[in-house]
Amino acid sequence: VEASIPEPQRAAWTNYSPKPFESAEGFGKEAVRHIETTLARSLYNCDEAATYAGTALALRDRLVMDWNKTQQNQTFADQKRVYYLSLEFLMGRALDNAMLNADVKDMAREGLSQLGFRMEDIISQEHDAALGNGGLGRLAACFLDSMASMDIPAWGYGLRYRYGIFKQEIIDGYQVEVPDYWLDFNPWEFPRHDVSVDIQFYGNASKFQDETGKTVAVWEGGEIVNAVAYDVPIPGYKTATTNNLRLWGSKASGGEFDFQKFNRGEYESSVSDQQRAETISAVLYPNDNLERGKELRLKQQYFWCAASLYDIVRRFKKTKRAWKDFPSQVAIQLNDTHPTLAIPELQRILVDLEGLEWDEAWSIVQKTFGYTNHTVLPEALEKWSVPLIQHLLPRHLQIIYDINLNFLQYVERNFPKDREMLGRVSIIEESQPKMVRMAYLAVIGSHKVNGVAELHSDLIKTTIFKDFVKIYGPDKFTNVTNGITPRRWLHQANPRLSALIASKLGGYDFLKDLTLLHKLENFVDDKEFRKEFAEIKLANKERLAKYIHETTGVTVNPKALFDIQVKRMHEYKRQQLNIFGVIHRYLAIKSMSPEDRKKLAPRVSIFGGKAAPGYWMAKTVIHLICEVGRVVNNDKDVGDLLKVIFLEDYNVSKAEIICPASDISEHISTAGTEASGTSNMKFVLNGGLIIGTCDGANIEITREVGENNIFLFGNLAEDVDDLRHAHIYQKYELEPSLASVFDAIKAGTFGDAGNFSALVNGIVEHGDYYLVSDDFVSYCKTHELIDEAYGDREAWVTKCIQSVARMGFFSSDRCIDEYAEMIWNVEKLVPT
Ligand code: NBG
Repeated sequence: VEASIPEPQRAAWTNYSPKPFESAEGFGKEAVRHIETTLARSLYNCDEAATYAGTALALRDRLVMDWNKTQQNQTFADQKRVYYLSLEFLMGRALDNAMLNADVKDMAREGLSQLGFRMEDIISQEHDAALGNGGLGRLAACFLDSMASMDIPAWGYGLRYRYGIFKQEIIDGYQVEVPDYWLDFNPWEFPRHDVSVDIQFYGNASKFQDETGKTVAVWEGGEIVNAVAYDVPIPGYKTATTNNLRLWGSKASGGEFDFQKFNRGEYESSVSDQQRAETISAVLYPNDNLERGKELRLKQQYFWCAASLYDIVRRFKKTKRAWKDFPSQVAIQLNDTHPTLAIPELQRILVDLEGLEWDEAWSIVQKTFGYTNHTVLPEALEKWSVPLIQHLLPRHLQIIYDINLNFLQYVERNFPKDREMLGRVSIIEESQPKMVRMAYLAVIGSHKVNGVAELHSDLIKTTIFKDFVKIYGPDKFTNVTNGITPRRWLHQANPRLSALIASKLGGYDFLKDLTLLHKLENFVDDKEFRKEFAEIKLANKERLAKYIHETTGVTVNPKALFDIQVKRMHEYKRQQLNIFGVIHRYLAIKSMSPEDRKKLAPRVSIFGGKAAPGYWMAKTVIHLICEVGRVVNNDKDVGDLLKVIFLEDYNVSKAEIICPASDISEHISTAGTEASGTSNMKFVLNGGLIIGTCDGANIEITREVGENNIFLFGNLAEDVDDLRHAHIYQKYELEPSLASVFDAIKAGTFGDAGNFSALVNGIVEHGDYYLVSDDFVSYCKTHELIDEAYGDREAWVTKCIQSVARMGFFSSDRCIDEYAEMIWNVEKLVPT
């Protein structure tokens, strides 16, 4: 690679290169310089927002130096890179993370205090980057942190939504959605106006024979939208490696077209083209585990895939290698099926634009892609209608049909006796209209397919991809159990626990090798350690209690058992089971003798999570929780024995306060429905125990922490089908305990019973699809066991410490190691 500065001037360049600050004073100077010059503010009008901006910019300067160097090294090293394609990156705040990863937080704290500000106040000025819905988007963010921390040369590719996930307000006990305009001031992104790509939509695809007789495909006409790159630096922990997250924003292409219209006096339409183009990256779709086939969503997917592939291919072409080397330079991971169009798009680039033969191109494509499946829920599996793809991407539809034809011919040759298999595995579903099954296309176009927890990876092999296991053999399918980054979810969210652990393990190495936590077992009986551990939990609960008071006005007792369920609102996640259990508890307390009341551990039941705006049943559950809270929290007779809280607008930065403050957290999905779950890991890593079903990663958490340290209940995945069947074909007697909960609801104890009739009827009359009634009794029994266990506080602390010590497996670093080894075949690039 040619340097743009000639040799004789390079010494001067190096000399003039800025040096990162090395002291509190150095940091303070940089922050003030930015406040006064970049922001044009002064001593006399500097508030916390401006101080946040100055702090972020000072930190950013430092990050950018490492970022430039990392990118340069990666170019020089010319080795394989990972490209992680995800429609969602739920990053949360960046400042705290950047300071901790660069190991300068204490320095900056001291500098800020010299200027008269408190670090915590400054950090909380930052707006969350909320470009995701839930677990899938947060997993992508944890993976970026791990890849940078482990010196893996990797890029994330996503969309730069102008509006992230909506902000949730609770008004009169109902969810109200407010737009999340987050780009007002975002120091963490760098617009790259020079990195832009024109993306084509609509038009016509045709084939003709060239002079040599070869069939060539052309895609002409239609509409062009321009993709502009916005780059976000991703710093690794205690390494100079700073990877890149490239987010694409859309704008009208060219300007000429507009200009002509403008000159013709068509002012309005010249602007409306611009607006139409910008719509593509305007909003994040707010559905978690649900797909709704909207044209704009398909446009987003293609826009982002095409821009990313253009970028990746351009980078590869600069190396002047042969195309056959592409898969040894490029690994592309598909985060769910959302980026599946990248498969036909790469095939199109290779065949139509680069002139490769179909088979040679297809072998490159298959070696390049890996596909991660994140759900088996049928309503979440993406299918796009053939007419829609025909209209929007005519050439891609031809390519998809050709991929399918080749694939089905292969299947026919290998399974001549199973004629029905062809219909079952075809990418095209023969429905009205025909549909393209994106998951099948993703499986066929990838060399590895993985699920995200052991049970889930087994389930995809025996259910949705069963035939594909026969076709390709079992080795194409593998498991990578999810993980979380211990930097954000322990060190940043729970600095006192992190420091306590470091004091016992002799430093912070465990943040880079989480399995070192096992050494904590040596301190289970250490009195001082236990005391400190319990004190930290209490302090974290006090912090949350304060937050609850500030945001809801309800006073909760920090010594009560904090029972938390925070995640997207979804019937399969069964917040309804939880709130029915709370009502059951309330009724029990009301009828308890004073002696029994004295024996009962006070509880705070805490809920949080957004419902998709169109998900009426999920909104009903939120309303029920709020109504139960209104009644219970105002019932003087119950007092501290029970409080019910719904925390508004659950997001990443709130999770950082909530996760360290649980005694028990709830992961109670119907068995076989939650692919993995990742908040389960966050809560246990922070010294809380779990009540959970045998689902997703709960099963592996149990294996690691031991059966005595987790509260499992409920039916198993293998029994779910039969139970559902029984609900439909047999008369069902409701358990008396659940019946009395429903009676209380119907009697109007929690406001207008009509509000909740669909929720109750779904269980009583319409088949109880999520098996709430089947698990209710064992759920309540298990909560009684929890009360009992919490009564023996010493034994409880032992459980918590042992659990933390055994959570090493759930670091996202371990996931990235597995992906790197089994799927990507990529090497580290350690900065020199
Ligand atoms: C979600 C699953 C979670 C899982 C995350 C990350 C989708 C489609 N799936 O259980 O519901 O933890 O993915 O893998 O959002």
